[in-house]
Amino acid sequence: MRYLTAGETHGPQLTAIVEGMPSNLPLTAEPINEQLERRQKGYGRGKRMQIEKDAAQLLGGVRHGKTTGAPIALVVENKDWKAWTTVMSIEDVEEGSEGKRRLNRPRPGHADLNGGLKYNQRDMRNILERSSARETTVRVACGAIARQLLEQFGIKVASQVISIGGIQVERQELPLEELRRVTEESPVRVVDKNAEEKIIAAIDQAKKDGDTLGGVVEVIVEGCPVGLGSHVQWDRKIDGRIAQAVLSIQAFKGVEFGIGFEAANRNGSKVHDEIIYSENGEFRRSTNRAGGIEGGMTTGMPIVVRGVMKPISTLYKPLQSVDIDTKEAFTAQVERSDTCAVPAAGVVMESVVAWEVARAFMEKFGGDSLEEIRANYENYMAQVRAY
Ligand code: EPS
Repeated sequence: MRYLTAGETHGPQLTAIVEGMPSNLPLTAEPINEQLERRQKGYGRGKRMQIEKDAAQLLGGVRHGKTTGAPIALVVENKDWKAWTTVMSIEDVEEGSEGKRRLNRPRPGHADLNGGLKYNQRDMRNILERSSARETTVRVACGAIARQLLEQFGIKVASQVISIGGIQVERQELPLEELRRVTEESPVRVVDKNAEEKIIAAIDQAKKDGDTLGGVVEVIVEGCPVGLGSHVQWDRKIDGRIAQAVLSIQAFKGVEFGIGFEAANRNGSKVHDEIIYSENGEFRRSTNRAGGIEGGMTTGMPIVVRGVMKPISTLYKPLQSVDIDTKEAFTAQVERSDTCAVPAAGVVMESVVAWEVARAFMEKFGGDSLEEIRANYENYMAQVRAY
């Protein structure tokens, strides 16, 4: 399974090709659009989200509501494109128009300067346009397809925001469905009303200050069978693969599983999860400090993974930068952006984690049709139960 995306934040559309989905998987635009709508929400977003109403169009690989096994093509239109037809024109433009909205004062923390130097672009808009987190729209769409596959096997994904701007959320042990319901009702996707209020106030303050806020998001995957991923080769370890996917999200800077970095401070006896044999004939762990992964393989316990998002680097009160034409000190360019996108990033992180779990699932159970995969899955589960 793999996917590629293309498209610019102010271009006509975002495009994705999804390869390796089995045939006979029920699929329409509806469950994809549900996820796209979730991604657009969240307190702290800027004006762009009022312009867009993201909706996926499926253009290949699906017929009569089911996948055919062919590559799936999908696009999401950028409604804002109408305001950018000259600046983002595919064809050459009239003389004098090519410098419109040129980016020549790179934003610290963004891809602007490195990309400009590397791709030899004197207009760093060519870097901004592609490095923008707008691209996460189609990644969420691809993740939504992966989720359809996982749901066929009872694997469910949810998330919650753990902190924003240093304000910690009080943890609650909620069943997955309850966690989904509560976080969906919160404008900052938290389970704690007290923290919610403080976070909203902090976002308002940051906005007033022309500043931005980052935070931590946790994703939980329930219902994974034991043995997704493998210990035998470095690039088959599922924690490594999930970590790469999480760090590939725009502005993500750190990742941890289970108790994560806290493991460095504890004795081994307080880190590892004891093994028990349950009454219903399953090997389980009495705790889940490992976050559902040992030896690069799923244990059958929920996968618990957290990602750190840095504050967005486009600042309305910009930091010091340099004008690439004059080489003189100048403040960085201001572009329309968000004060805080951590709640939306939770939906993005769910999507990329779902994709990696589905990819490992397909490697384990193979098959070109859903029926073939199900037979392989059931055969393996019988083997695990008889162990
Ligand atoms: C967007 C994410 C952010 C928004 C963007 C839409 O991307 P960036 O990484 O560039 O800050 O600011 O919208 C704009 C670029 C704009 O024109 O407002 C998203 O998640 O859709």
